[in-house]
Amino acid sequence: MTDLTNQVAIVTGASRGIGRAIATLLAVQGAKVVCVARTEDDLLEVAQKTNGLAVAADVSDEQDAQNVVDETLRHFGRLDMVVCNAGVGSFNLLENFSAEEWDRMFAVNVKGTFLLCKAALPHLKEQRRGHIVGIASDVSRRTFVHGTAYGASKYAQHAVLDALRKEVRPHGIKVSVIYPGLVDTYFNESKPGGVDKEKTHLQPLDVAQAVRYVLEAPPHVLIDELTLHPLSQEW
Ligand code: NJP
Repeated sequence: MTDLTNQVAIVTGASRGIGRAIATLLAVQGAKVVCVARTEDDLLEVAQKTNGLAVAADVSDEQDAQNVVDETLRHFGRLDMVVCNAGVGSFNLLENFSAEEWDRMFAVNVKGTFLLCKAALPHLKEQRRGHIVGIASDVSRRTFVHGTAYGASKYAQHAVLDALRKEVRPHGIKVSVIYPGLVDTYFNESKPGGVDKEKTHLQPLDVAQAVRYVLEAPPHVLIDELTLHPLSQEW
């Protein structure tokens, strides 16, 4: 088993939802967490609760992504794990999507994953060790009505991470991808909680436990993929 104590993890989208649960759980396991999102006030609260570092950043901005890695190394002097979780989505018929909304989903979900991995890789390669975890989606591998833009961005994020796994394995770096079904978060302007959500949705902690599971695998074991759903969700 890999002991997470004192390992340093960047978690994007850590201000709420799944990312917040991941940051909190990794901190409970003894990891030092770098919490990343755009909204500074929310981030500071999570960083305080996890005794971690808050770095406000837009993951779709190349300079911001580089700054997240630089600040991590400056503050903690090491980087072991990168969790690419930040993501956005909205759902509509194709003809009702604006080009801006299409671009926004690709900028955060695909380019954001690419930029943070690109910024972290020189360091991970040099130490010949590291673990990148992507939070993709069950819709990274199936299509649905109203899901052209979000689904396409999640297929693309899956492709980036799947190909990256093949690129970096020879350098001792692991890439794992989590494919969740419905999760009860603030995603797409939802409000967590409410009638029967605990039956129809996963909780953010369920996804965080999956992330913990792949990160704690023994050094010689790579869990490539993990898919999880609420029992009630047909997919
Ligand atoms: O969403 P939400 P989730 N740069 O809205 C941050 C995937 N997923 O936890 O920047 C940096 O509660 C945002 O903070 P802020 C989904 O695709 C979900 O559900 O301040 N950070 C917040 O912390 C996504 O990849 C479901 O607005 C940015 C966080 O991201 C991941 O799970 C199902 C940012 C979003 O928190 C987490 O989503 C599924 C940016 N440009 C996959 N833009 C589901 N919920 O049902 C946003 O299959 N953030």
